Amino acid sequence: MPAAPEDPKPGGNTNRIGLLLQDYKGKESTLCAGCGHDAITSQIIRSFFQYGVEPHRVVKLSGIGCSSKTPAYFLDRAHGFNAVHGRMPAIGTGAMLANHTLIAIGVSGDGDTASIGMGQFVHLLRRNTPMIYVLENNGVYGLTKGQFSATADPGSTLKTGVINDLPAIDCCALAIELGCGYVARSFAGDPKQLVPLLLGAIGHRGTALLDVISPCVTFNNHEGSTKSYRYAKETEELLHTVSFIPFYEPITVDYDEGLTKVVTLHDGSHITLRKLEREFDPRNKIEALRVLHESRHKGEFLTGLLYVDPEKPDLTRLLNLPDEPLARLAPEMVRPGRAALEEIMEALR
Ligand SMILES: Cc1ncc(C[n+]2csc(CCOP(=O)(O)OP(=O)(O)O)c2C)c(N)n1
Ligand code: SF4
Ligand SMILES: [Mg+2]
Repeated sequence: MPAAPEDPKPGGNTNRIGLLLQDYKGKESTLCAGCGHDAITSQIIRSFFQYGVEPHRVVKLSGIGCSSKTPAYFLDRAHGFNAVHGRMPAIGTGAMLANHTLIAIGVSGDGDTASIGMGQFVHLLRRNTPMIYVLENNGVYGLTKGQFSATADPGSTLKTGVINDLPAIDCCALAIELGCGYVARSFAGDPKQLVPLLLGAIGHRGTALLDVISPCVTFNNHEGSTKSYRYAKETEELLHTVSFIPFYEPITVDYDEGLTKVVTLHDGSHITLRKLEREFDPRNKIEALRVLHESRHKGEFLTGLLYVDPEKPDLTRLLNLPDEPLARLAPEMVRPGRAALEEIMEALR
């Protein structure tokens, strides 16, 4: 089985474009010690390093929340925009329409995404806007002191003993239903799985949703929470083991077709999924929705690549944008003069 690209050895190895791991870092985190969001930040840094992305080709986006603070903690040399609460998708869509050669990574929370930002989130998904969307899901509004969010499971309790009696919104099921072409669920405490899923998201063209359970150690890590480290560790069920082979490395190993599924991504990279307990094909939408429903009823925390469709055209292709990004076109090409406008008006008469 081929492994994901390697981390640097002690002493500081460079990646394929000659950068060190530290070139992908950001500012010092100000989050609580042990917060799941910091663990995700480390894996984002590692993934962009391993893939060999040029930091200046990345745009980092977020809304409001502890999770939305994290783009400050990775890729210091990338572009960045911290939007208002729940409005990151609109900003990301605008950035990608202006320059579709960038790689967009948006980080949001379950509050930012599944409540105030829900309207924006669903339209991002149905448009298939090219963006890696990392949903740091802790079941609470961490920044405003731990109220239940819309992804909290019914029956789970707050530290105060308050019981959640509302149903949870499953953002992965929603994304699959709305046609998102890369949908994965993972855990902040499982870097072995999270890194190849992030690498695959970098190689995908379209919206890539990663719903990552990310425990809030201050407000939602107690007995009775279904988003705690302990609960996630005890109930995690892996759909498969995930490996990533970047486009610049050939697949040299023979696969046993019965055991391993290989998915070719937009950029020529491959994701390999090695079967564990159950038969599962992530290219089958109905099957993906079925396993999600089933696992919810069983109280399992199902992780892995739930659904993938690398062929689905993204928003910039649907809009038939020119190869040259709009942001770089000469003003006379993007701002038609009075004569051109008059000609259009005449045609409409
Ligand atoms: C318009 C608006 N409404 C409410 C708030 C208050 N507020 C700030 S962050 C937040 C929720 C954050 O929760 P989540 O997105 O889950 O992030 P976490 O802190 O848990 O990572 C809320 C309600 C705000 N900043 N702006
Ligand atoms: S309050 Fe919770 S989500 Fe926010 S930084 Fe602390 S542990 Fe993380
Ligand atoms: Mg939250």
